[in-house]
Amino acid sequence: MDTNTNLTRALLAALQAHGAREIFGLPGDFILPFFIEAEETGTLPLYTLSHEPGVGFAADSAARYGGGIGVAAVTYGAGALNLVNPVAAAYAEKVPLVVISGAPGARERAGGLLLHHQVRSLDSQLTMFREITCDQAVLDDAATAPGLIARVLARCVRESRPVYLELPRDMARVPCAPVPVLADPMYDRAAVAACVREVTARLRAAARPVLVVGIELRRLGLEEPAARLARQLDIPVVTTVMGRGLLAGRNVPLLGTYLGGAGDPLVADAVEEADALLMLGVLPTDTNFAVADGRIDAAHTLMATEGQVYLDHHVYPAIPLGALLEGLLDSGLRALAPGAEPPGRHCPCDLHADGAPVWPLDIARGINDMLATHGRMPIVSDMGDCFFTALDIEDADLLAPGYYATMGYGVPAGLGLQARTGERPVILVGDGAFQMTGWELGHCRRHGWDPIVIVFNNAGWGMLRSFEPDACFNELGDWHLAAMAAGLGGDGVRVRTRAELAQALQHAATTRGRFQMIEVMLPLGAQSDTLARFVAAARRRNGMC
Ligand code: TPP
Repeated sequence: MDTNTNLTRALLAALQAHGAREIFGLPGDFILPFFIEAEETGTLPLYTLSHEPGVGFAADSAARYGGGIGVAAVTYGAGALNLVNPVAAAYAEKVPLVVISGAPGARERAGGLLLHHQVRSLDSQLTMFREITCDQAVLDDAATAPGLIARVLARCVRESRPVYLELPRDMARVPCAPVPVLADPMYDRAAVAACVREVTARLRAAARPVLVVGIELRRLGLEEPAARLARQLDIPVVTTVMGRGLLAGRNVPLLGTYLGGAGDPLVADAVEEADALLMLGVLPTDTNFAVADGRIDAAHTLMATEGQVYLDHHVYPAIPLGALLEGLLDSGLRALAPGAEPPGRHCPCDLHADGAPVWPLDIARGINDMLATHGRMPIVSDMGDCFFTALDIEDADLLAPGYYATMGYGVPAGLGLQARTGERPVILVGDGAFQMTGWELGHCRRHGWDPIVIVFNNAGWGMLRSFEPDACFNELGDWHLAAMAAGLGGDGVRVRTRAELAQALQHAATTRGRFQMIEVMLPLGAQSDTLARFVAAARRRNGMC
């Protein structure tokens, strides 16, 4: 055994070998030895934030956007339990995130006292994380730790879901062997071949095939073969809401994003009238499909998701998406809908720089103009009308909790993205969501991040106002957020008119080195058309009108 290697060092090396590029964290006494080792070795850069939800969302977005895995390191109890919502979001939306939690050591566990941060039993935390992670291990034995870490990290990568590692504080520096990297499990090639035959036969027989792409392609690193398949089949491509931005710029016939009756009618018609809908890596969620209101015929769908392929009334289990793609590429199937030019797509642009008040669509126009002038920037959105407005921004990469729909994602996710890639994000966030995690912007100065942050300030929980216009409980008042930017180390400006917005965007795009916050004051009742249609459809579905 390499005597220089202790358990934390072995774990850090294993994280790196499985695709981690940094650690986001917030220390506490139970995880201090891990932090000290991480800082001393410098194996992975360590970024601390102010509150564990921010830590979790930043680690999520680093993996979501940058690939590999995200790492969130926190203390036991009060720290780890603050991570529950971000980890649940990562589970629901299939993000490979490693939670490393400190924990009491063996002597403390046996001491007979209730320990600080303990809930009911010392294993209450492990029990809770079992529900929201796909694998877990407690590293309380140096002999078994390398094997356990290898298993847990392999599942994190393979299933693209969060995992949980608990590190008792007395174990952090015990000598430990290196962690192996496990090979992918075998799959049945004959089963994949049979599945490919059936899928290709169905596609060949179709007159109006459409390819729908979803987030698993990004999570599993399969965008390139999926784009090759789209080009080979010459088939119109639609993204789901969650998959917005997939295959952008890869020379495929992209129609747009499917949002049923709430979105582009051309895209809705193509999907709903298709006689073969090949869905690759699409999660069958309500935000992706409830908007269809039953207009998608299940008999026409060929659905590859979660390692299974669903056709008609049968399922091929254990078909890895990568193997299916390879089989389809090698099948000889090509040119299914040659010459079927996708209708020209147009994103709203040309913001009128006049004295009129700003509506959400103006923000989309202004951002599209900015991207056209200053080049591509990734878009990160929180939940709220900013998310629906983001769907009007050109097919840039969009990072958002589009299905789990948690608030508080936008700002820390933008920071995680910039930490991982160095790219400067545009962050869209409502005033309500900003009040949850926006303060993490205060870390930009220390870490050298300079996102552009656009706050949709309607002085309330606007999306909820759409459902309950007469309720008083959705009012938040005016917090003057832009005025707080300077104290946080950035620049803030409040805008009310389209001319002011245009000028602020131009200034933000050309000012580097400090975060740039534009607080857009929206008039009461201003909302995006997409949100209005989405709410109307949801009300109909839920019998609310
Ligand atoms: N708490 C969390 C963590 N996530 C949620 N999605 C909700 C509560 C419920 N919720 C959904 S949208 C919303 C709330 C409270 C209001 C969002 O307000 P804001 O961020 O200001 O955006 P707006 O709706 O005004 O565009």
